Amino acid sequence: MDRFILHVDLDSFFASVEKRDNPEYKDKPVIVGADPKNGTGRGVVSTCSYEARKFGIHSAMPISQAYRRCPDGIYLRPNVSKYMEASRRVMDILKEFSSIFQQAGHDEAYLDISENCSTIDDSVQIADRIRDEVQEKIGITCSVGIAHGRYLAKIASDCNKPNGTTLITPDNVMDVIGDLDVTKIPGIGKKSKQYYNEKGFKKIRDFYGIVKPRLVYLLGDSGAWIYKLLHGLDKGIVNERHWRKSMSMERTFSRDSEFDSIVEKLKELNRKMHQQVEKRDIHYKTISIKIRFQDFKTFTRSRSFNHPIQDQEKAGKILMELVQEFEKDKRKVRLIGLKLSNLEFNSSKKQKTIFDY
Ligand code: TTP
Ligand code: MG
Repeated sequence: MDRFILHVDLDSFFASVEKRDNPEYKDKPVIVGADPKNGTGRGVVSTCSYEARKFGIHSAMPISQAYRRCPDGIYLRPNVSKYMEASRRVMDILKEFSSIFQQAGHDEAYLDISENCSTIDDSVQIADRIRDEVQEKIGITCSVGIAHGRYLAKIASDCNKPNGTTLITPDNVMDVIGDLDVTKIPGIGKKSKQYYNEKGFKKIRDFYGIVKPRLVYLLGDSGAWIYKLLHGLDKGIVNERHWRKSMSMERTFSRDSEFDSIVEKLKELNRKMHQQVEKRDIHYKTISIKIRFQDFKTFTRSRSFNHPIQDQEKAGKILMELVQEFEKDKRKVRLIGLKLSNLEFNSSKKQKTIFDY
């Protein structure tokens, strides 16, 4: 294999942290989520331990239903800050295995280890070492998928949960994932399942053995995408640090708009942008707005901080200050944009190190 990509995913993440901190829960069904209130509670299951999954409980199930299935389970409210701390520490461990690293959520990440291994055996050893180290240092388990493409690696990490390593190679791919349902392909959900089923694709194996032009003929762009994904021909891991210098969002108004609706739109962009930066742990030093009037005259305004920040409220205030000078303007607005630049990735790690010193 010329490329080795790992996908690491923590097992029953929130529930595993709770088990780690409460040894008396060992081997017990642990359900993290809303309060079941003896079966009358509202809300849903965030996640549950593998023991609880034997009762048919799963993420997003109404908590009352979970309670009916397993009234003797251990029901806990989420302690998110504790989980985030565990997540940060896990990611720090993973980054030591390769500088080509991409965090994909709080409990999953991709690593390109092609530089550090020359054989398939090497890659399995690295995957197993990662599992051991996470268990030893953080006290929870994870599962690892190895493949020649990132999407295949993601499918693989789900094949031997919990605490398993799964290897996909061009030679074994059909044996390992051929019988899986099409919804195991990242991006194909329950809604699009029917579409693919009607076209004759029920299992992953149905996509193999079909030449790319035929897949494109049958499925359009998604055929090309599935072909690449299942043959490990994706771009691999794009190290955000290397290619992103800024993040921006813009909205064009269908009819040229008044000042009030611009302010509302800017608040919405700010909210959306912060969902993204929080998810990816990105900090920024510079905030900018762009405003285009109905005569196409376009202006930008920026403000910078000395230190990188990640603060929706603060950013919101600055945006309002920046946009203020245009309030008097009589022209209507055609486009509004928000940009964050001078980005710093995974900066919580750095801050912690400085703090530790
Ligand atoms: P997942 O990785 O989807 O699930 P998991 O880690 O609990 O279990 P698995 O062993 O199958 O990977 O999600 C990670 C965490 O995200 C999970 O522990 C809790 C949270 N989460 C929710 O709060 N609600 C949800 O609907 C899902 C899917 C996850
Ligand atoms: Mg997980």
